[in-house]
Amino acid sequence: RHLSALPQDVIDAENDKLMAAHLYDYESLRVRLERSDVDIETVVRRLMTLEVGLPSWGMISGGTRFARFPMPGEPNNIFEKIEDCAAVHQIAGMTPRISLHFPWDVTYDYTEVRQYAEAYGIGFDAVNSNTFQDQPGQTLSYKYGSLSHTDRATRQQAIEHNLECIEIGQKLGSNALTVWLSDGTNFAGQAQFAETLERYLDSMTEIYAALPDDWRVFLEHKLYEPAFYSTVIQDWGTSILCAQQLGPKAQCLVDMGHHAPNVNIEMIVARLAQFGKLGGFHFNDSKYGDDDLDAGSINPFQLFLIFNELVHAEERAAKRGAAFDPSYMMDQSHNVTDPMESILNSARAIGGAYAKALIVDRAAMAAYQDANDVMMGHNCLRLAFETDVRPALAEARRRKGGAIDPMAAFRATGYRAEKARARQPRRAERGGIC
Ligand code: LRH
Ligand code: MN
Ligand code: MN
Repeated sequence: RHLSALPQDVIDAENDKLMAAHLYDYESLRVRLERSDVDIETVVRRLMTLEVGLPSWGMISGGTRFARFPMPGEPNNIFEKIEDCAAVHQIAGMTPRISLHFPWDVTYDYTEVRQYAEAYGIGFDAVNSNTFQDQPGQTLSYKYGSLSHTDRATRQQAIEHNLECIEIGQKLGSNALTVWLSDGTNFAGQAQFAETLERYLDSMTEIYAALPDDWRVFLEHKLYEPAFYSTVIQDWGTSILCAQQLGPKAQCLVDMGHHAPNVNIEMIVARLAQFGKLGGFHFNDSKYGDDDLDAGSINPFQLFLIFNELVHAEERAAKRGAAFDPSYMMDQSHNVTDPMESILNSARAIGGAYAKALIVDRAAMAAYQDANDVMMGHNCLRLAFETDVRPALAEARRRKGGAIDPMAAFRATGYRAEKARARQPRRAERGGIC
């Protein structure tokens, strides 16, 4: 048994209040799905296997380059972030890991951090390197790049930072490194595209060579920001080319906000999966750019279509006896909401998109596709998307000891108010993303 971050009796009491209505709703959905030959039990069991990592940097109030408005009771250090992660996991039952970012999460004793997390039943997701900022006391600057810098010594410094992240990750029991590279240019003529990418690949080859046997490295592409004319790993094309050149442990990571407007992200997912290069996700949502809004809050249909591809890819891989194991994470910035509440809502959106993808009648859809019945093929997706799957999700949470109504249960625990009394208030730093 693990330590509980939240009083379990409060969650149970909240569930008791909702149980009769929940059973009624669950039975209605069961009957509704049975009509389409979908077994709700199978859906619930698969939902119970869904795991999404939480970003350590998303556990505190985010900010823009203009301001950050911290809220009372937010975590001040890695231990408090782990505690919040455990609390979210207790309610949502699908966020068992935290993803650390270095040097933001640098601490003196990783064994202590690991033991603390283990006591709460929390593990460690991919470790993230950071060569997009200069740290106090850093010898060489990343102003003009890091792993792709023209200066060999600066590249070496960035390589060593990534090697250190792998070492820390090993101490924590993590098994992946995510490299998001902000290197790029603001002006045409500032750098040569080809040579820059060559230097990046040389650096990554050294990092790749240091990966333990059971590790993966995720290449996270991003179209723009902070560089506004060109980015070295700007899209999934460059990302997959590099992953293919580096080797089987290198895969692509899709952050949903890192694409040009209107890009068909679900299709990128299908392509990467087909070629064994889909490493994982940073779930979030956006209206304009890399907005890092809550998953499913702007375009839930897109999230569903992504899960539709994931379920299809999972089933294709199963038929071939191949592994399909993308690593799911959130990467969100919570500027005006309680981060824990935003994460609870995002977990619901992600789980809901998965549930809807699981109830798509794939045999019927394939038949319509073969017959070129466009409208009916499309309607197979529409029907699943329009189905209210919340009772199946609630049941999956409940069976794991979580909450039928996550937000009501979280508020009933009074967790944040208690932390506001117990934790040091954070400074209202100006700017920055974390
Ligand atoms: C870059 C990014 C990347 C970073 C995180 C803080 O925009 O998505 O994943 O590590 O934000
Ligand atoms: Mn990201
Ligand atoms: Mn981002």
